[in-house]
Amino acid sequence: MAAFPDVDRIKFEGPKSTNPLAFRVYDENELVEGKPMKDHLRFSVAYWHTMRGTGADPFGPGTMVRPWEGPEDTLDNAINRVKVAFEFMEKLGTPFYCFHDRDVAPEGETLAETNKNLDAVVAALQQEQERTGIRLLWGTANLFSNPRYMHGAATSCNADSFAFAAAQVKKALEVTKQLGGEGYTFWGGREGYQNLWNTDMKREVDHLGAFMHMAVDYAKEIGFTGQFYFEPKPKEPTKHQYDFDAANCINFLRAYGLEDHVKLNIETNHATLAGHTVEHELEYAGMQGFLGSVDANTGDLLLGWDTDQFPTDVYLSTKIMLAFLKYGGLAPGGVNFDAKVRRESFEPVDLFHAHIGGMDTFAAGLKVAAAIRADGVLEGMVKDRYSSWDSGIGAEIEAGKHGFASLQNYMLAKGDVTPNVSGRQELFENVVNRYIF
Ligand code: XLS
Ligand code: NI
Ligand code: NI
Repeated sequence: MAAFPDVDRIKFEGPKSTNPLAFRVYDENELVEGKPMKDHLRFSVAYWHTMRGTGADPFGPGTMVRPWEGPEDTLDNAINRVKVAFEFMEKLGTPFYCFHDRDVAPEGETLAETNKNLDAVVAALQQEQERTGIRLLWGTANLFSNPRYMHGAATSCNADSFAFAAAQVKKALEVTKQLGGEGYTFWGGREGYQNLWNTDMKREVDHLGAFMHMAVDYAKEIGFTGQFYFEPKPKEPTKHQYDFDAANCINFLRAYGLEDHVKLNIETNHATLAGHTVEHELEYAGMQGFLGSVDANTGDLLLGWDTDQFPTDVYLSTKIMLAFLKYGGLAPGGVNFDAKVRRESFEPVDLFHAHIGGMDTFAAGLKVAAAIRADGVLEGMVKDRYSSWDSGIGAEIEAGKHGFASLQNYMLAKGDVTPNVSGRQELFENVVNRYIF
């Protein structure tokens, strides 16, 4: 029986459509910069939120009405849920999904039983992937929910927690490979600390470096060639996460010799929690060659936590798509909706509204970004702003022809700097708006 009997395949109906179950902008085959939108955006559904989100918050239990869920988290239920997930994605038309090991299959009494459960669900996932052509963007392991990880996983003071996490990631890599996953993500989870009095920070971070090397080595051993990602997040659940932001993660990867193996998966709401914007994080990762994938969501600036709302702001999606177009596109990454419907939006159909809105917002952002690039006006204005570096002393400095002494001589002879010109921030902002309204 269909889980969403009242919803057909979501179609593109164009900007005039008022059908809540249609795309107004996302036309998967429309060419942008010579490539279908579908291949630019590589949309992905996050299994953990969409299939497992209950709506629970610290103040009360879940609210979601999900008729396909049984009263218990059984293996049968998990296998049946796979069919629901694929019906949802097929109707929505998203080419990818992402999951944590523990979202798709229940934990057993022992590690062996847990792995057996996972294998059974993975067989169902594989079957549905083959039936629909929907693929796995990335897999990951949940190293934060089980109480054994209360002190962290790779950074735990308890060596056995590290060992258990290693066993878990080993298995997660195997199933990710089995499902043809195009990537594997490390999000820190509880890798961080609350209080330095009881923490040996150096030892913990060294362990995290060693753990990621083990993952890279094991991937090589089993022939998993997908892209590894590290996902920055500054807080939640710990006060000091070791994967604070893009700059911090890149420093960690370089310090531990992981820079050739791991890129970043940037999440909008995590960027804002770090006191950055997502465009800052993307540009920082991009300029250093670490731009990987994006967890598309948005926070609420009036609430200080990871609210994981669906993105609806075209300025935001424009900035994200500009960064990706600039640095060569999203593949093998994608636009993964690491976002959840609000606790008050409890009906199954709300899952469609949420994703349709997100997909249209990103399709619009892609079109605006492509228009900005096609015109070249903005790029030209930035280039102009730096024109003092294109000839004369600027070009000589960039070519490495100067040091402090020669620059002192230059300035002594010249007297003072060529007058500054306006930064024209407001004009730049207005120019961007030309492509939006
Ligand atoms: C949590 C993270 C998580 C990762 C995957 O805040 O965003 O969902 O994307 O573990
Ligand atoms: Ni995320
Ligand atoms: Ni998050």
